[in-house]
Amino acid sequence: MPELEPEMRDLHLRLVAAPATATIVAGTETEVLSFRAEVLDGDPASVTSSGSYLGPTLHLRTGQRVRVDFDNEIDQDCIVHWHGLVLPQGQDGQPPEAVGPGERYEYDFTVPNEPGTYWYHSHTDMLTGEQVYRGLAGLLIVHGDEPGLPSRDNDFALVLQDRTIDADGTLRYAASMHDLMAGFVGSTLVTNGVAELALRVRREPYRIRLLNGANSRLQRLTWSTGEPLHAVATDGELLPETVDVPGLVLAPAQRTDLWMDFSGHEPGDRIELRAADLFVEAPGMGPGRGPGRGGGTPMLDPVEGVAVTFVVDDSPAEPGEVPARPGGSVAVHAADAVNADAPKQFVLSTFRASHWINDTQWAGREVTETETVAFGTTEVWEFVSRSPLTHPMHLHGQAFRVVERTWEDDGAAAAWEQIADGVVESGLRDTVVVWPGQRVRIVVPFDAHRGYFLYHCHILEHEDHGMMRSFLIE
Ligand SMILES: [Cu+2]
Repeated sequence: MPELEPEMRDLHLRLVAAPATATIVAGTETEVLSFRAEVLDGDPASVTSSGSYLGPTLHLRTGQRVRVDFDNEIDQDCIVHWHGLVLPQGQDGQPPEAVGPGERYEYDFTVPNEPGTYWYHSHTDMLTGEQVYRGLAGLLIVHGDEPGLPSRDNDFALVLQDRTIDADGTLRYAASMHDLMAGFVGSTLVTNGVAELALRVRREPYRIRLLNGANSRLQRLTWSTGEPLHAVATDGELLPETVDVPGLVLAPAQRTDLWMDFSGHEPGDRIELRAADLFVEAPGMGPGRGPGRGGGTPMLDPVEGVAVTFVVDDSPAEPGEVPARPGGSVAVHAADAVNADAPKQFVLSTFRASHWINDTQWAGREVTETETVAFGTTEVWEFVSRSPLTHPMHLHGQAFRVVERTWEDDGAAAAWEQIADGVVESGLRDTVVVWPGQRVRIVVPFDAHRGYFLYHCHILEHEDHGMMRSFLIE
């Protein structure tokens, strides 16, 4: 993380989406789409290069006024969504705001969020999956006062993705109907835009911010040493208490910040962060999808890959202490909801080679009564899965709390039990895993802005093919 100016001042950026080339696999060059940015006015350290096809990392500050002139220089419509920031409708970057090739969209907002890990990505109708896959995504870090966590050189972020790349460097996307239905999974793990990433670390504690930036790959992350992962923040919000997990479940769009101390390791040690693909298709809950990864198995037997290798250097060991209470507070309670005993139901289903929410699909700013909420109220929503596939559901405009998981159909419950100890939901989230057959209850305060916002599956192929709707806060 860079050193920002001591005094916060307004920031004015130009952000451009344009074709580019990048090296993802050593020795090859790949045509991608990429964001680039320049600081027109403000702290020059607000933009740092990703060193890859990913957009530059944007360093914003709580309470900062930010203007962004977004220029679309690709040959498709495009719009930028600030994932996790709680912004008014017109600043949120929704599909109806997309601008055509050669056009500009001007953002002007004040960052309301607490310090934490966020990201930005294209959110274009029908094209989000393809555009994010080709490179239109980047990290957005909100900076502020976070005592007790490692900072500066001991604070970095990893964007976990996957890509299928031919020997000549060509990027392959969504070849078949099957890929579009199940979600596209690339054959190579790519971290911070590079295959086989290795990073040198000192023998000290670090804050490692993880973003699952994959289109569809639900991941379980483990350390090769077998030690637990210490989670200190989720989806941008510090946790009330540090949570230790044996294997961290991270769905597309979710973030979890880890605390990791390399001081107990010897110089030259290589420590891998391993990632397993948690694809599951519950039997008997929908149309079969034929042979493929994991098809039809009720138990998970995932193959692990290496997301990143940390190489411990020969610096003196300076051990630290895991912070017991990172400092988050969770003031969202089901009892405060206007419908605490009668949750609104959102049934997720898969039929006619497509994915549905309450038997409806994306229809712009059309909303049902269920999708209309009163400004200033808190509601309980329940995602009810009648789909054989996992759907990580994301709400724009407000973080929420997960309060209950039960089963509508327990055909995939055994597989869930294999990984449930790695699901961190004691803080706030903006994206929640809905496993096949699950009922997941969340409590959402709708108290930030009136207007139309989105809720959708963050498997981008599902989102692009209908599993996205608007809701109205009025
Ligand atoms: Cu989905």
